[in-house]
Amino acid sequence: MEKSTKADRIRKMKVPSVGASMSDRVPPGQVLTDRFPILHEGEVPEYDMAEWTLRVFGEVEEDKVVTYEQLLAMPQTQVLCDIHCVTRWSKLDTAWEGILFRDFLRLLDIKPQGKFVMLHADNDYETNVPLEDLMGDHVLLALKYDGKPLTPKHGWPLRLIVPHLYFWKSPKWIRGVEIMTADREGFWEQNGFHNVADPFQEQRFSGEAIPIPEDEWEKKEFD
Ligand SMILES: Nc1nc2c(c(=O)[nH]1)N[C@H]1C(S)=C(S)[C@@H](COP(=O)(O)O)O[C@H]1N2
Ligand SMILES: [Mo]
Repeated sequence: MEKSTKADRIRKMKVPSVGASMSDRVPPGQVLTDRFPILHEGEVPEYDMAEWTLRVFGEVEEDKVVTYEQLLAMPQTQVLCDIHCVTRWSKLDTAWEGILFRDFLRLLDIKPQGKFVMLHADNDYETNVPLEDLMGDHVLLALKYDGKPLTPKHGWPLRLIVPHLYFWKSPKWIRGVEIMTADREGFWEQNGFHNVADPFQEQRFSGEAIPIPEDEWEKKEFD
């Protein structure tokens, strides 16, 4: 019997098309929502902030361990951006505040061969992004959403926002930044999703797909 995969089901879904006027904002095959769906693997982690750290390691001259207080003391930037999940929801004008990733990188001495980044998050979540993709104006180590500290379900205390890629590349509960010489696949990238993940190119899938219903997000929690 042929197995119906998440990839197949998402491919076959009927998708209401957004007006042409919105096509520069809303990638093909996406549905707008005002809600903020909550999607992740595993439990929402709990932290003792006295113990919490963000580790930077790999192709850097010196490893770094950054505390939450140090992050709060860094220059804060506000970013207004649209977010796009591969399960077909998009949300416009989301407002984040935190440290621009390229400002954060100034703390580091990245070796010339460091070209790719693995983002390590709880619980055992990983996602990979080329270093160059993290240098843009909208890539933020976010501490706040909508003027308030992130909620635990949306990634408190720290989340990376990479809005120009599908939202699985925006890890909640980020704990580590690993600079790498060569690319390596993260969790979803190893499980059937595209390595690059540009929503405007509809780079959703690679090979293997995952059995999760296509209307997953509508049935999940949201706020
Ligand atoms: N640590 C962690 N980050 C994660 C995930 C996860 O499972 N664990 N899921 C990703 C996926 S698939 C999506 S769509 C978004 C959902 O973020 P939200 O719950 O704030 O909407 O988080 C991303 N970041
Ligand atoms: Mo997702």
